[in-house]
Amino acid sequence: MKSIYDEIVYSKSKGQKLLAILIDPDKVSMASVAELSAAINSSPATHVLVGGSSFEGDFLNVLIHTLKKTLHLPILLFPGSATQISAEADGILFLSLVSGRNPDYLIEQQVQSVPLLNKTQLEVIPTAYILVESGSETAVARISKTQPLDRNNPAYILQTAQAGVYLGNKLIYLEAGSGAKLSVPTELIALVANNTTVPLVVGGGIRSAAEIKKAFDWGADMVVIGTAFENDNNFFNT
Ligand code: 1GP
Repeated sequence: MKSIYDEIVYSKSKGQKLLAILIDPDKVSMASVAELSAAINSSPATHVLVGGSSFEGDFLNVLIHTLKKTLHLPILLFPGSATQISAEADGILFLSLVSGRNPDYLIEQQVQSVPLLNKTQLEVIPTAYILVESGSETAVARISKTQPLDRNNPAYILQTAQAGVYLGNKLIYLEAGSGAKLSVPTELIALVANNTTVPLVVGGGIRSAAEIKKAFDWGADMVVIGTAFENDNNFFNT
């Protein structure tokens, strides 16, 4: 069986675009999980990400365990900290916030996560996580205490992405931040997509089918939708 990452690379090689729905455990109640799972199953999503900036606790295990009973898609952890790890998921985006200069999110949280991670069978996908300035302060910037990269300096953002790849990361995630005012500029998506070879994930502030298509057309291999789906579980059907 192919790993989740190999499937992502395969899809990229075939030009098949991927769509991930982000679930923030802070915003889900157990009473709504069945409905949520049904909405995801009837959407065009190919992956589910679970994580948030501030979430902590055992609820993560229960949530993912319950989701997996009915959800037919791979579930990847998208952790905001070393404690957001659950053996119930299929894999983890092992994020390094390479746009920031806070050692806590570059390496410390990662080191702290290893004892928990080693108790699981999770597929680990090393990911260069790059926060791009998006019009106002986002939760990622606030919690990580890092500055996003200047959206008007694409050369530096590309340099950062390439450094992330040279460090061994197997995915690049260009992030505007959840609920961002402005999503990642299309020219930036194209610049990074055309000058790197690893799969490119783009998310933050994408609120319509047209914007999803635009991100794909300009080179994103996977688009992540959080807030728009959170606000309306019928988002993909309208
Ligand atoms: C956040 O990129 C994701 O990490 C999704 O952002 O909530 O704005 O869709 P939104």
